[in-house]
Amino acid sequence: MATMTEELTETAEQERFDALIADEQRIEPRDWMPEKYRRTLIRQISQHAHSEIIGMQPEANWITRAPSLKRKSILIAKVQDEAGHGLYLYSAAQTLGITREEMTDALIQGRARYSSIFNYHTPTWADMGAIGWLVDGAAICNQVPLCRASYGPYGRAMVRICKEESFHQRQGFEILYELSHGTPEQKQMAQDAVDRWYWPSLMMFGPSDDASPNSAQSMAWKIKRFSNDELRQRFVGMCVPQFEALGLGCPDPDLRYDEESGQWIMGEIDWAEFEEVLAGRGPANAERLRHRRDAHDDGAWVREAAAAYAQKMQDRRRFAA
Ligand code: FAQ
Repeated sequence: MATMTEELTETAEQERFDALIADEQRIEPRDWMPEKYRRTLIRQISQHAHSEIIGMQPEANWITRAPSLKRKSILIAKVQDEAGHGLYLYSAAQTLGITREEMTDALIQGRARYSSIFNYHTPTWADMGAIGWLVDGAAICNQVPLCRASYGPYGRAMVRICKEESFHQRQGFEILYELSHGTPEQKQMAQDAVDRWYWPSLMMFGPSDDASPNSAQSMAWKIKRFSNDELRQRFVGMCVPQFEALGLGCPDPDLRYDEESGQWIMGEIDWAEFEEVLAGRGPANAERLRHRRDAHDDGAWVREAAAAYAQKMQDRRRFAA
């Protein structure tokens, strides 16, 4: 049981934490923080890291089949960037007292979430364009506000990630632009990819606000700055002129402009599909996890070799001292 002195200290710490948040200051790893704040950050940052790592798979699928050497090297660079994002984010989560092994175990044992979007297949080259344009586009829309997240290591990781995501979004748009201005078959392939990725990319923003249990508290702690629906709405508004520039149609037949609010109002999202994917029953859930598990097993010798080398270096320094 906490003593009275401990309780008083905790109240003072809580007050200091609240003041830092109210004053738009950053919380750093050395600072006291409420246990729920710490757990929320571990949840969100680790889910985000897992998304980047699993998110390498749908695109890696096309590295060997990219239509030119230039396209291949750009795609390799993009997939490597996603690995880097995963690593920054795992490092940010580690500052909160969880180990990389614990996070990896949770992912490969199927206990951790990662973004629903990566549970869809990529059957054509145009999917690389649709992922870059829509998926990275949605990621930027969601993540730019996270650069101001109250937890320092997360916000700082997001600054760099967002810069790279902007390049990803542009390369996806450019792939689709070339296809949509190519042969009728290429244009059709681009339209088909956009038709398949549009709705899942809207689901990336999470459940609607009235079904989002974490939003209110995360916004009060200034981890999230906008609600899921606000960001989704912003994204739809950004997509409309880009559909026009691409010469492609938006697959939402109910999309309409509302003069009064000055916003594009979208049709109903298929939340049943979202729930299915979250429950592990999306088109590629099992395959994604199996692949990640196999990659982890195949990489065991690399981890062992790295640990042995680190130990050798440490011993050498100790004996030299
Ligand atoms: N998929 O109460 P909320 C990328 C879960 S990175 C799966 O609204 P919250 C880069 C949620 O975790 C994409 N699960 O939760 C790239 C929670 O579960 P829990 C990843 C979802 O946290 C591009 C429950 O539902 N980005 O794309 C999803 O306040 C191309 C209730 O939801 C991030 O992670 C979903 N879509 O808001 C890589 C951004 N949505 O733990 C490769 C950071 C919700 O309570 C190629 N994260 N859930 O059981 C966030 O901004 C937030 O965590 C949200 C969810 C907005 C995703």
